[in-house]
This record gives sequence, C-alpha cells and structure tokens, in this order.
Amino acid sequence: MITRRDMLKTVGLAAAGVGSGLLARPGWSWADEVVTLPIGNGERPLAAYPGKRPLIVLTQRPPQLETPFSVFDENILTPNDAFFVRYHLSDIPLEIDPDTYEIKIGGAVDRPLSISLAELKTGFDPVELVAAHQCSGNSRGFFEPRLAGGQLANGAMGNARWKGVPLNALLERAGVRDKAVEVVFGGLDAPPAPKTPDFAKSLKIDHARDGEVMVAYQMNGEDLPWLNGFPVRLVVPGYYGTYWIKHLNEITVVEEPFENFWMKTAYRIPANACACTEPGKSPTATVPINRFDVRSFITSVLDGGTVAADQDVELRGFAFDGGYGITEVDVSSDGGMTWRRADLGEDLGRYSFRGWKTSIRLSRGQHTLMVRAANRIGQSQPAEPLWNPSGYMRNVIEKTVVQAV
Ligand SMILES: Nc1nc2c(c(=O)[nH]1)N[C@H]1C(S)=C(S)[C@@H](COP(=O)(O)O)O[C@H]1N2
Ligand SMILES: [Mo]
Repeated sequence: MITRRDMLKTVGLAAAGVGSGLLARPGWSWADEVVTLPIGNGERPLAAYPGKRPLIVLTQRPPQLETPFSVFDENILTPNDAFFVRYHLSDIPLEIDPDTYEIKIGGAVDRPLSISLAELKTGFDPVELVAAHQCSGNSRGFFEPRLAGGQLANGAMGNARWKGVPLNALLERAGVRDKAVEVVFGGLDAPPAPKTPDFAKSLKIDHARDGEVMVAYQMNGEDLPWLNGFPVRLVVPGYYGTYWIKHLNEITVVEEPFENFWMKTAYRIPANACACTEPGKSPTATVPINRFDVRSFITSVLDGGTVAADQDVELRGFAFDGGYGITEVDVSSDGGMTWRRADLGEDLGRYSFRGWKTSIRLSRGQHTLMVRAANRIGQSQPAEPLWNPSGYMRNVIEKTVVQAV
C-alpha cells in the first residue's frame, strides 16, 4: 500500500513546489528580499527553497545557494536548513524513491553489487564524524584581479555531524581487485545536453579505503536535505566539496587514473607549495585540488559593524583546516601589529570547525580586527591574499573593520 507519506517522499522536490517552476522563474520577483554581499556586484536575491530557510541565491538553475554569514555565529554545527547548496548541472534530481534507491558498486571488483538504502542503514556498522564542508570556490568574489566562476562571498562552507557507512566497508563487500588505482563516484544528476560532461569525481584507491571517507545518509541527526544530496552523499573529510558527490548512486573501481573533464581540466590548482600564481598568470603544472587550507573567521561582529567602546566585549568565531586539527587562534585589534591568543572551544574532532573566543576592549573610533589560525602541522594563513586562475582556496587573514561607539 502506498501511503501519503511515501508519495510525498517519492515525488520529493517536485511535490515540494520547486519543480521547474521555482527553478526557472525570471527576474527576482520571487525573492523574499535582496541582500548585498561585500563583493563587487554583490546584490543577490534571498529565497527559501524546500527544506531551506531563505538563503542567498547565486544561480536558480541549478540552485546554488550561499549561507548568510550571520548563521555561523548561531552554532558551531551549521543547521541543515541553512547549509549551502552547489550543483553543476541544470538537471538536478526532482524525484527520488528512497524505497527503491540503490548504490551500484562495480568495475575492478570481485563481486559487483547493488546496495539498497535500507541495507546501507541496517547491514553495516554506522559511523559518525563532524566535518567541515567547503566549496573550492568559497570566497571567490573577493579575488583581485576578479576572475570567472561563481562570485561567492564566505557562505559556501558549513560544518555538520555526518552519519553513514565507511566507504571501505562497501568496497570490502565488493572485493577490490589488486590492480585498482582509483574509485570513481557518480550521482543521480545528469547533463542537460549530451556534450556537457556528466559530473563524476575520483579518489585514489588508498584514500577511498582509509576508513574515514563515508557514504553518508544523515546530517546533524536528520535525513540529508534534498539539495545536499538526499538520500546519500559521499563525505570526504578535510577535502574540498567537489569530491562530496551528492545523490550518490555509482561507485566504480578503476584500474587506470580517471580523467574526465572534472578531474583533468576543472578543479585543479597550481602544483606548488602555495597553490598560487602571480595574479593574472597561468600555472605551468597543476594537480587536482585536495585538502582545505587553514581558515579562520570572526562571527560575532561583521565588517562595518559596531562594538561597545571602553568595555570588555566578547569576540567569537571559528577556524578549520584540512584535518590536522586547529591548535592556535590569534586575534589582533590593531591591524596586525600585535596578536594575542584566543581560547579554543570544544574539540569536536580534527575535521570540525573549532570555535574560539576572546575578550577585547576598544577605545572609541575605528579599529581593524584580524584573526589567524594555525594547525597541528604548523600551516597558517597568509597576510596577503594568494591568487590562482580558478579562484580556489582563498585563505588570507581576514580583516574586520569595526567602529567602537
Ligand atoms: N551529484 C553532484 N554532487 C556534487 C556536485 C554536483 O554538481 N552534483 N557538486 C560538488 C561540489 S563542487 C560541491 S562544493 C558540493 C556542494 O555540496 P552541497 O550542495 O551539499 O553544499 O557538492 C559536490 N557534489
Ligand atoms: Mo564546489
């Protein structure tokens, strides 16, 4: 018997009113409000998609939504309804039946198999991990000189508690052959035109089997939001979001390096220690983007904001890195001349955002606040922004100009 609840789950996003309608409405008349991001041409509509509170719309088709920065001051875990959304291909899945959903595991394995969603949830030991997620192009809109690509401010990142099954457990069940070099991941979304390359990504075999890469079906204790990959996505702790395949339904073990457009041409960074080039210059050699660099933010006051003068004010924020773990956060209230150590918040694991706080006292007038973090292996943040032609991995020490009044 098909219950009404099943029906709703099956038709998913279409029933929830997104369908092609919301995805293709002209103009901004559908927006709840318009916000201005602190970047050039930063006016953006704010709109609520199914399962989401009003978020900053970068594109409607496919939906690309940025988290308003104020959300990061609410909680060290980013709420599901505020979590950013990024897709490449316009044909995102609008109907998914969780009862018939299957993940196929094939290629260079001894036992090709299909795993249903129910089996994923009950047939394996689940694991949980708090991990930051971030798009490679987060903060691209701040790059100077400007460059092509989604003009994002700092809202294409988030932190969540993921629950699922280690990818390695699925690979073991299928039996990886000795000659395997990589594992390729595909999702339900398909290219709108045959010449658009389908979105798929690969990981090196040892990485895929490290026991941490996860096939996740829950985020912060709930089903994944539709737009964040319902019902299953890959979680690649410490790695940029491009590898975190949503609506994951194909896992293929391969014996040759996988070289589609998304691995060989897109999502590559200069092959040098800073992952940077002289502004305007192309790199001579590139490698696939991989681990997050170190970032830190002030969340309790925004650039251009005000704080009370001549009294102790709590300054808060968070930091994260590619998985070594944040060990130090320093704050400056004089534009970087002097620094002092902030107190770190609860340790939710080395892949998580790490909260920090400190108390400052400012005299009446304008002040430049700065925050910088370092991780366990001594990686920190540059004082001047690094540049690369794709606008990836921005991690300059952030400056927050405030008025003490
Ligand atoms: N199926 C699918 N998975 C995908 C993508 C996509 O276009 N399709 N984009 C990737 C990129 S580049 C990012 S940054 C993250 C965004 O995840 P989110 O939308 O849950 O925030 O999903 C990744 N996984
Ligand atoms: Mo991304």
